[in-house]
Amino acid sequence: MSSDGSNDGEHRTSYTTAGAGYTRDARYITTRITRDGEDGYPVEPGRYRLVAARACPWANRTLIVRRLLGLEDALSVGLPGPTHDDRSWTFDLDPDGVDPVLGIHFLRDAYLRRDPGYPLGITVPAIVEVSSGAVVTNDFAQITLDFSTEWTDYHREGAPDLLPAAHRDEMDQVMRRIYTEVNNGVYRCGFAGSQESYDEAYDRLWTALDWLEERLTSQRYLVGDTITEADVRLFTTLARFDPVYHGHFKCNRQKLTELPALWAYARDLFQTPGFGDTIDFEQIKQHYYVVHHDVNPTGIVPKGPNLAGWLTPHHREQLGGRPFGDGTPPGPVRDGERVTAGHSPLA
Ligand SMILES: N[C@@H](CCC(=O)N[C@@H](CS)C(=O)NCC(=O)O)C(=O)O
Repeated sequence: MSSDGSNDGEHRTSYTTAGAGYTRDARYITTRITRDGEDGYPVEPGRYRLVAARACPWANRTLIVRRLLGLEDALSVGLPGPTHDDRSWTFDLDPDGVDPVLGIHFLRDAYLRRDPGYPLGITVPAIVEVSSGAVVTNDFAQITLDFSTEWTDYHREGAPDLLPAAHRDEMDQVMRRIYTEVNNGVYRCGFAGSQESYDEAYDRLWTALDWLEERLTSQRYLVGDTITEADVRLFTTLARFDPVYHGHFKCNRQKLTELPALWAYARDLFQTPGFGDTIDFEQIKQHYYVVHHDVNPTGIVPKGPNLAGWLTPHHREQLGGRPFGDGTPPGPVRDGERVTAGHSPLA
């Protein structure tokens, strides 16, 4: 069971069909990398490699938080390509299709190193121990929390506090609702197996988006007046909304661009260093439209939507807020970690 304690929602390959709806298989490798190493894996610079496909919203969170906190030197990153087959994500973007640090083509190999009979989905994000080549954890919700709380010795100077103690209870409530209703809510629409389950999923998603639209009309960020982990979690779904979820997953009451507060909020974050510079819209589209054969049997990837709007002024400063609190924005994206030119209005 994941650290979210939830098995609600849907998952592409690790899902189980329950009647016409879907239930996400929320069993993960929940070993933690901690300061005291109580699970056998202490925080140690250079010891681990984060594997995170840019296409995946859950993996995208880890790329954002790693960059906001400045963990690039302590934790290297491997970036599988946008698509995968029934076996595994692959490092098809790397020279010869092999991750230069792990020396593998299939991410599956790192899972099988951990457990030769690994029975579940080969998912990203995953953190792999470089020396053993074995996956340590793929517990996506815990990974970013641990970046904030266990890797503090390696945070950059000026790293923001993404889990401010004063707001933690409220954050947990907000993140919980965002997870079940929005992050998973779009999948629940897209993978619905009957009209009835789709209708229900659609209503449930839009109830939550209406709540967020209202909440973000009067406040710049989800909780408090700085960016937090809650914003990271909502942002990765919003970035995929018009390119993918609106059409491919039939979440089409409105586009993100038709929701004034949410669209301005998403642009504000997109234009904040550490958020938009992790987004590869081309990889995102490739992933969903190619991998989900049953939803899109032709595999045709749409050319649109036009993305120029992401860089237009958002005017959210008028709501106040201090994005990085007492901290500072991260510096430029590292060489070798930039989004491919032409794949985003920022790239
Ligand atoms: N958050 C996900 C875990 C991460 C995840 O689902 N990643 C997807 C990509 S967006 C994945 O790796 N799918 C490959 C597979 O399941 O085989 C979950 O709740 O199950």
